Amino acid sequence: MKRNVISIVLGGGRGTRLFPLTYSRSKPAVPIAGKYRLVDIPISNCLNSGLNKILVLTQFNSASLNSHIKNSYHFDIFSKGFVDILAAEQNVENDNWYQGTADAVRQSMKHLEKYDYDYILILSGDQLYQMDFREMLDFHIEKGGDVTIATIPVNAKDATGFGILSSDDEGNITSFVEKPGYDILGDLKSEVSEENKHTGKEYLASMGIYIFTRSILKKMFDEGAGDDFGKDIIPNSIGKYTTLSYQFEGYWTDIGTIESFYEANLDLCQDFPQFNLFSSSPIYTRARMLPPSKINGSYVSKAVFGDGCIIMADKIENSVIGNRTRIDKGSTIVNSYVMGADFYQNTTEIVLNDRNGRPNMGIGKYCYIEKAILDKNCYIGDNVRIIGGKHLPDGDFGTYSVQDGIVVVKKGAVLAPGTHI
Ligand code: ADQ
Repeated sequence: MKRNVISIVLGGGRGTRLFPLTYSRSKPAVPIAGKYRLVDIPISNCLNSGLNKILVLTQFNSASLNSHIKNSYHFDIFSKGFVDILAAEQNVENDNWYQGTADAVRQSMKHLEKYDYDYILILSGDQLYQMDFREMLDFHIEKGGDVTIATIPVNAKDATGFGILSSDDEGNITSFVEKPGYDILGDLKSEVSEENKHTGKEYLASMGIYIFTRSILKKMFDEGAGDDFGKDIIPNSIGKYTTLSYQFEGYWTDIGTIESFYEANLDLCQDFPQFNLFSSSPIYTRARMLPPSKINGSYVSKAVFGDGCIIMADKIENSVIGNRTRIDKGSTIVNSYVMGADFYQNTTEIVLNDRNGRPNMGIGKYCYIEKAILDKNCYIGDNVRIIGGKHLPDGDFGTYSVQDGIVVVKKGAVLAPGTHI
């Protein structure tokens, strides 16, 4: 089957629900799983599906995203593959930034004209899943779809945060409501498998993953179908174009909030995580040529380590420890994601800081850290205690914030020795 596809990763949302992680970087550039960035997930899914023409659309804080893409994805000149960034731009016809997900694609269409493609695959930049897009493409082509949406059964609590749809036996979507209120949820239940019924997953949600036949998307844009896929384009295409539901069976999670981001990362520490990093379909990322991690005298259980860490902690449990993390002796890390560092301090600086009682980059001596996310390049002094949990009020407290009981220490924050949170 001829699959001539261009893939677009939507990376332009402000990502406010992920603040403070998205304060100085775009959402796709947020580090996950100790050594990757969010954008590596959709890009790797594309590459593992044999799709190598990829554009990432962005508009906020794109510097770190630019540098990650430039340093990570290189293709030999014969493959004709690329991963490029298209940043929102003002021009003589348009002085607005992207007004929504569909507007982002619409404004990018002029850059796509030079490419040869029949289908356009649209992906979100903030989801964790492994999916072979070839199967979805074959479904779209075999069923003669104009638009195909990847869908997954969800429970009532999650349903209000997604586009919820119904389809007939052939997979034709018959209704679609973007983020329905609880009051109308009852009418939106779908026929699902016994297993899904048993777990309360009776609503079919859009995964925000779309395939459009090239000419149809152009036609929709010419007709002025709206600025957002979920709110405008998809509801408008039902009944007018062949709009199909492709039901996905694997693990998929939207990591748009601090809580879902935290849970998705910590789930990687389980014996059998829902997202399998150890599969034959690799997650690609920047090759940093870091040394192996060095662990000395620590009790470690259910932990995932990035590269180049120097660990002397007492105990690390149920935690993700990112690249270049340094944890000093006597410290305990539980149920936490420590993102690590972008560089190493030199030894003279470390000795001088030690002598003057100033924290070094990483986690100092005799600290206790539980239920926290430590963004990159933090300086945590000796004897710091961070204990997240529902007892803490949500809010922004300067060097850190709290959301749903999870303490997020901001990028580059300095916590003085003895700080208690
Ligand atoms: P949401 O996740 O709420 O719902 P949205 O916040 O619009 O959708 O983000 C989708 C993706 O587009 C994200 O990766 C985001 O960063 C990016 N994005 C958002 N605004 C953008 C803009 N102006 N320019 C460029 N990129 C932008 C969507 C669908 C739902 C579906 C869920 C599944 O609307 O129907 O159920 O995804 O997660």
